[in-house]
Amino acid sequence: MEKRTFLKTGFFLGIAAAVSPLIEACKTKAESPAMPVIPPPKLRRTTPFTLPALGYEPSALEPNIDKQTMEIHHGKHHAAYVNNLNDAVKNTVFAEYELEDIVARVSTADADKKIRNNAGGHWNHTFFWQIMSPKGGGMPQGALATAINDTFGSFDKFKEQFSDASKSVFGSGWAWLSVGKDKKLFISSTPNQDNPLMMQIVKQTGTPILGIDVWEHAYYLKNQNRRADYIASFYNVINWVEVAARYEKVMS
Ligand code: MN3
Repeated sequence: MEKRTFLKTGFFLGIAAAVSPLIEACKTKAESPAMPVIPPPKLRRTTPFTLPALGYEPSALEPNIDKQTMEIHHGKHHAAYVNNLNDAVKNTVFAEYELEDIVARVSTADADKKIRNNAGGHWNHTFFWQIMSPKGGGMPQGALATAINDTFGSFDKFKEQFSDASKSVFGSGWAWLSVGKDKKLFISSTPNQDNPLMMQIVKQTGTPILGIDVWEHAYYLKNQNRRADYIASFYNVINWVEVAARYEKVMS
C-alpha cells in the first residue's frame, strides 16, 4: 500500500518514470530472495526417454497394491508421461538434457508447464517403482534407522508424520522423505508431479529417498476414496534396502 501511495505521489510529481523501475526491482528481489541461479548442464542425451521396466510382476505387490492398478499405473500413466515428455522437450532448451537436469532446472513459467508435469511424472514414477518391493515392509536398518530416530524420535513417529503428510495432500500429489542440503531428513509434500529436486519450484529442496504417489490413480481401483488404507498398505511394500542405499549415497 505504501509503495502504491508513493508511486502515485511520484507520478503527480512527474518522477514516476524514474522511480518505478527501482521500486519494481526491489519488489522482485524481496519477493523471491532464494531463487537459485543454475547454469545449464552439458547437453548429452541423444536418445528419447523410454519407459523403464517395473522390476517385478504387476501382481507382485498384492495384496497391498493390486495387479490391475500396477498394470495401468506403469503401462498407461507412466508410459504417457514418458511419451509426453519426449514430445514436450522437442525444440526447447531441455531437448538434450538428462532427466535429472530437466527436473532440477524446470521453472514455474507457463512455457515449462508440460515439461514440468511430464519430467516430474517420469522421474517420480521411475523412483516409485524402485522404492517398493514384493520383499518390502518392515523397518529400515543401519544409518538410515539412526537418522530417522534422531530426526523424528522413533520409527513410529516418522510413520505418523509421513502418513499425515500423505493424507493431507489436497488433490493429486506426492509425499516425500528427503535429505536436505544440510544432510538432514525432512518430510514434505508436493502437488501434481512436482518433487523436492525441482529447485526452481519447491520451497524446500532435497534429494528424495522415499515417496508415495497419492494420486487417485495409485489406489482408487482397490481402495476407492480410502487413501488412508492405501497409505497403510504402502508401508508393507517399502523397499527399505533401496531407501537406505539412497540415503547412504546422499550422505557419502
Ligand atoms: Mn502415479
